[in-house]
Amino acid sequence: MLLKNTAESGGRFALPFFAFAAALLILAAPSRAQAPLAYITDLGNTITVVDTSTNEVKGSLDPTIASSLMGIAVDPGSGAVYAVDLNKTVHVIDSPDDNPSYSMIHLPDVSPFGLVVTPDGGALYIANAGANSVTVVDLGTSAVSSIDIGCDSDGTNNCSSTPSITVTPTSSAGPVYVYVATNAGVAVIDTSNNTLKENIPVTCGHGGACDAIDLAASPDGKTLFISIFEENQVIGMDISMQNTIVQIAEVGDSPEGLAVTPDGKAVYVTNMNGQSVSVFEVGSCGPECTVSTVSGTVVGEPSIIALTPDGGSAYVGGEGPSLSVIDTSTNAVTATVSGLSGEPFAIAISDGDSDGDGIPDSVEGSEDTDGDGVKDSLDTDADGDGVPDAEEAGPDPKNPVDSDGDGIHDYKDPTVGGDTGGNGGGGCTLSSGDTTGTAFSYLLYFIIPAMILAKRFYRKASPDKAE
Ligand SMILES: [Ca+2]
Ligand SMILES: [Ca+2]
Ligand SMILES: [Ca+2]
Ligand SMILES: [Ca+2]
Repeated sequence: MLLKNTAESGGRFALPFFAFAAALLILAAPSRAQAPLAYITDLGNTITVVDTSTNEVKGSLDPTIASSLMGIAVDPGSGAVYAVDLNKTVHVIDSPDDNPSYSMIHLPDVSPFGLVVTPDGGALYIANAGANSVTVVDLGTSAVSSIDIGCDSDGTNNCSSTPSITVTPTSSAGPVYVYVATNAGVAVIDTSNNTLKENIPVTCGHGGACDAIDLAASPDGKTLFISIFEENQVIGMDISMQNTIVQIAEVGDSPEGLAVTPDGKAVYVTNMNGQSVSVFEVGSCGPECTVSTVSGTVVGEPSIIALTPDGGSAYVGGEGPSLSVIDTSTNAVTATVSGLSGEPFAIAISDGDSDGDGIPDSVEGSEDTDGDGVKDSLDTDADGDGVPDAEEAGPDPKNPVDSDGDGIHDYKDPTVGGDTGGNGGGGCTLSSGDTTGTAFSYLLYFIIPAMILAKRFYRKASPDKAE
């Protein structure tokens, strides 16, 4: 009847009616589940894409005239992929999953090696191999500039031929620092004015300068972890306490890649010659850490490592065209990804929404709040109170509601909503304006572009620089 009447009244009512119906449909439609994707370079001309929900190669990205792709990063907000190559080019790939579009930004006469994207997605910082500089690309204007990082080729603070780079995970409101490894320590760049803030020397047991191989920052931005290949150690430096070493982990033989879990509780380390992956709980360090070894067989010469945004899995690359997958809840190797297009050089993993409830994996995490055996990032009712996460999260699922202000989002808070007590409010909760959870969810984003680079790969890329 309604349709008939509407039609009879001509177009005047038909359009608003269908617009209203369409709006209802859009509101009712569930979000599309999207598993995080791993993007892997291998010094070739393409980027392999791995679906982390199936651990299978999903396809590849093929940037225009790319040559020996090396460092790679993903903007967790937009999902854009950035990779540098030997042509002194940054390849930009927008909407890489469903409709990739490729563009390029040319760099000055340098050897780009590793790169990071800032937490706000506004800029790239590129560490140049064996050079005294970091290149900055303003992604809004594509303007390119350079920062002197105070190392030199023959002096006391040598430039690294394999400079790893990381950015402090911190909210967009706080200061953002970029750290670059040198052969004698770490250069610190203040991104607010793009200047060298300081060079932090790292001294080894023999009293001399230490070659920092890989760097990773804790989610709160307070601690910088550094792998020391020659000492079989990972050190944790408290940035706020004048770079005091507050953690020392005696790990396996020849540590390279580092990854910190998004909750900041654990650090994973690949041991190249040790053929193993070490893990330590940050809470065990005082300053010596209790270190254990991941069980199962990892790829040969494990070098690179990255975590999924929920922290539930670690992907490890080394020898050969495959990756080992570690379940971080059991610290065991549980799968192998095979069929990469080459030996992995660097890996970056995008954020996702694995259960399609609108809340990003990086916000949900990999704990199992209701203990039903399904981790929160895959559980559409994380607290098991009968009210779906999508409802309890509120209007902005990236910043879920915490109506009682205890720091636990409603969808994880069994005392809020549903039939398990509390205010019993169901889905119509209103935020009291608590921002703790919001800040924390931002923090989680910054782990994602974890990009780990291995010395031995650079030898392959630039034989003339081999030691
Ligand atoms: Ca989700
Ligand atoms: Ca669960
Ligand atoms: Ca619930
Ligand atoms: Ca709460």
